[in-house]
Amino acid sequence: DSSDIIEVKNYVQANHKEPNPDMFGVAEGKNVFMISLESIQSFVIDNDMEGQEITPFLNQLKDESYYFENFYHQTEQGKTSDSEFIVANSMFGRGSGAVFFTHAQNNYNATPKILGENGYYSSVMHANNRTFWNRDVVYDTLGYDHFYDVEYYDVTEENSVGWGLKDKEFFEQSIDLLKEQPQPFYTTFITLTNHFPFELDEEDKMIDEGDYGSGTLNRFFPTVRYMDYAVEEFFNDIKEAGLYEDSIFILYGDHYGISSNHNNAMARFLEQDEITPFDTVQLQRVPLFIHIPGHEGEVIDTVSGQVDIQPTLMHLLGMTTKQDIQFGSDLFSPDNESYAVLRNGSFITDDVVWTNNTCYDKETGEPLTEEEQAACEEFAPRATQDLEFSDKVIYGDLLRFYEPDNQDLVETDSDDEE
Ligand code: GP9
Ligand code: MN
Repeated sequence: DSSDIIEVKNYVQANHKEPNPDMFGVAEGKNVFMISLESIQSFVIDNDMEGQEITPFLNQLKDESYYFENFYHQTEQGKTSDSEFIVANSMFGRGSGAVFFTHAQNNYNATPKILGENGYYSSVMHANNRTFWNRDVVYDTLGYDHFYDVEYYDVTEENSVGWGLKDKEFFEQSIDLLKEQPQPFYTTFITLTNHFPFELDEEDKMIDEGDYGSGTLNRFFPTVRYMDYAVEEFFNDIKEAGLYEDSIFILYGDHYGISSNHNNAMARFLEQDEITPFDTVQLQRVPLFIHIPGHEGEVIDTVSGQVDIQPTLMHLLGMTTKQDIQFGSDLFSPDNESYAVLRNGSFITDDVVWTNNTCYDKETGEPLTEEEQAACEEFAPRATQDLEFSDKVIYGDLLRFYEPDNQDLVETDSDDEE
């Protein structure tokens, strides 16, 4: 009932991190490009496959962005839809099933809704059927103004592969739709070509397939390379359309592409004997780039997760989050903690990885002794509570009871002025 939301509110507000004054509002009023990179994992960044660079564009973008090298996806069975949910709400998806199906019409305080109240136009561009993942229903709930689904794209046999429209065509056609949108806009672009089973036409293969004993992993390399190229072309087109300077860009991996069914092949590629449970957690890292024109950026090694995107973005746009029910924190906050919990309860800090009922030393990847396990015990209750409270909010649709406590807002504001 409504008292539950107070308990959750007290919990999240106790963990709230004040923004970094140097970063707060740096992107105020700018267009926001949210680019969802299908199935990419961090191990491909700055890496090569038999001497062939896998992501040359993203590697270059990394040098001109805030790049988070220890950023984890937090999705489960809801895959892309889970990532969309987490990124927009700073809450977790479900432990099983997909929140996009089970709680599609809850009250949420999602980024598109908040930005809509602040003069933004919000949309999603994705060349798939609008009902896939129940998106048509959920996008309304989250407050998106418009969903440019497959109907808005010219899709032919020629320009399609695998799941549908090729990424390069998708971005090209999206530019025309973008130009028609009111500004500032908040638009999410969902790529598709780098999706299992990683099919690609010969003419689009810019690097070879691998040879690691798994067709899935082997094909992954050229499709990632293709997505990298498509994003590069998109950036060129954005600049040509005059949309670059007044925008910020958040590019993130939605979830893993290579499941643990391919551990043998993955071990061969990574030149390891095996993939341990520790390695499996570390393979859940996906890239996060925050690209702000005019900012040099830097590589940030803080442990973080998809729940951190909403508060981080809001602070960049100059909006406070103190009153919001969010399970993540601003990654630029001086008080931000190095921590991420995965949906299965595994968690990661600077020093340890907890998974499979074992506390691993982050440095060596070896299990810690029983006495040393205290390093994990410190964060264990936090990890459990994050997931439980998030579930509680979703299962009880608790945000319908939530009223921001304006008193606090006023106090914070007047403090700032003194
Ligand atoms: C489908 C695309 C891929 O529209 O988002 O979905 P996934 O299978 O990765 O969840
Ligand atoms: Mn996906």
